[in-house]
Amino acid sequence: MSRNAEVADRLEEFADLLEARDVAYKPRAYRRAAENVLDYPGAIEELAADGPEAVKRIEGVGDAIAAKVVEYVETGSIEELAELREELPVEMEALTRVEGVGPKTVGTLYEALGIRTLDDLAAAAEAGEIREVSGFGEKTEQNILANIAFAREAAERELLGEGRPHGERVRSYLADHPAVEAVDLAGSIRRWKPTIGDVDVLVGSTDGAAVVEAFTDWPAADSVIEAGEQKASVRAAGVRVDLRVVVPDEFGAALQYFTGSKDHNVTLRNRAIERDLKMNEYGVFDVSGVEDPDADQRAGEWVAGETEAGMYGALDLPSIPPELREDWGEVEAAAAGDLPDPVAADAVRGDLHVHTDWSDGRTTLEEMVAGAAAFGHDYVAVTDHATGPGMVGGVGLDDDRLREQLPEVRAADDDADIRVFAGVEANIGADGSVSVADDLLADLDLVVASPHAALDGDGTDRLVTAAEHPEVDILGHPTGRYLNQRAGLDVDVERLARAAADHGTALEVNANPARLDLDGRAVKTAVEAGATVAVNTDAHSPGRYDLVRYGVHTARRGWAEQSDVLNTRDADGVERFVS
Ligand code: DGT
Ligand code: CA
Ligand code: CA
Ligand code: ZN
Repeated sequence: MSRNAEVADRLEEFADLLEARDVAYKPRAYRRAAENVLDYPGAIEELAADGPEAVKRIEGVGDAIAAKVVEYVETGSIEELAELREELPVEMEALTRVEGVGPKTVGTLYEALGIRTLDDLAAAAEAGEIREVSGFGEKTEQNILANIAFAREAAERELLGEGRPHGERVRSYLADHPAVEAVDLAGSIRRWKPTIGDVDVLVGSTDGAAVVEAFTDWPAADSVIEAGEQKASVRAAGVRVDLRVVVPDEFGAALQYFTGSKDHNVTLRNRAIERDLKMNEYGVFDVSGVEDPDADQRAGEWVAGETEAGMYGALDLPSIPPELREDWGEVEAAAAGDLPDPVAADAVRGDLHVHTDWSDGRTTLEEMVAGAAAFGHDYVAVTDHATGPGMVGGVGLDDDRLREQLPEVRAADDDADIRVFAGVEANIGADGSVSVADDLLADLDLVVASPHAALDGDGTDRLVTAAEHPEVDILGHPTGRYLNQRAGLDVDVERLARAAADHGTALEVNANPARLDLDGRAVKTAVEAGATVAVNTDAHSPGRYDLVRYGVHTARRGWAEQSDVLNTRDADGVERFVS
């Protein structure tokens, strides 16, 4: 984790603990500061080295917070935070993962019932103790019981967006080591699964001891979980990182094996057996005529193992992209020559869902447009929030404000070298209605409509209704899920996709790593049903345009090809689709 992210985490923790104690205003200030520190493009430790005045250059950071940032960078801890933790010794992160349980609830339940952990919470709910606490009722208690399993599962898995940067850092760190001949990520992180159990790293080397030593010395590693001759595990910023070292001749075999998924590998192994071959983490071996092929892992005649492509080739298959290895029919498709040509990582040409400080974005319209241009996009759609269900605290713009914004967007388009589409992110009501007047929607270039409230139960009818709205161009984050926090709407994706295709509405793959919505499975169903998808970041600051890669790899997991993705088209192509 960068120091910026670390400091931001501490400030968030401050906010949680203050909120739990019902302190007014301060929690908001800490959260705002945390976000700005996270977004700050430079290294926070360099600012801190110049003292609190320098840290105050970050927006939203005043004297008190600046002093704490300096204290943290200098000493590795913050005294006041340690005191707050001592007063409220709870597993805040785990507890607040239960939907409907915020820091304030955690504070109250600790005071009333001494609840510190998820287990405590479950036990109290089952015993009917929570409904007795003032301000809580039977409904809250049932809600907690219903959501605790989801929270438990979430506690064990990390977001891809959190793990991936660590994985990439450890990969380049190891790549620089002289004993390392080959290195790659494996496991779910290489398949770009939305959440990961751990980060798997594979190295090809003849000197396992040297590689293990370098790995356990990795500066980002907080602790060493275990270290052997050929493998080791460390923890870095709360994420487990697993290293395996194999000889370079077997690197391809190991990479194939440890990338998984398990089900994909089972299907491949069965195909190998049909061909009198044996496939494992050491290679592919011809075992025809071998009496006991299982006597030795390397029994039989060596066929492949040095490269991953060779492993697939030995089974008469083309290489299958890691994102597709979920046993969703990819082996059969590969055998039949029907593998898709998944959309390339750099194929997206513009972002069709971004926010500015007109709503809850963090920078101006001009900065968001300049950011899109600097990122290399050909176009961007400004889609600030409209008022409506789910928009609290005056975040959304009413129709008058949207009318005021329109000429500003037109002016930004005139000034910029890239195309700027005037849009909105409207809210989809529980009945499928769209929260902006039709004549205004018609005057805008592009309309994203997204569900932001009532995010449980079946959402198919509601989403189909919105997709059929003549002015709606894109359904934003269709299920409304928040990874590890909220499961979102149940959706019959096939039905939705057919309606979307019939009405020329695209379905979003929201690239925010906390969403990845639609997910890969849904994308696969959607494109098979003929729908078009749009990969958007939903960026609230220019620093977030680069999150698009999480969306593209999610689209690849869903077998989407370039022609399935709206914003791989040029600006005119997008304009034709939305008009
Ligand atoms: P995760 O970490 O839970 O997100 O999921 P994976 O897929 O990364 O699983 P992990 O880390 O347990 O193991 C990495 C890969 O190694 C996995 O995708 C397939 C392979 N693998 C691990 N254990 C087994 C096993 O018992 N049988 C088979 N066939 N493959 C395994
Ligand atoms: Ca893994
Ligand atoms: Ca692992
Ligand atoms: Zn948005």
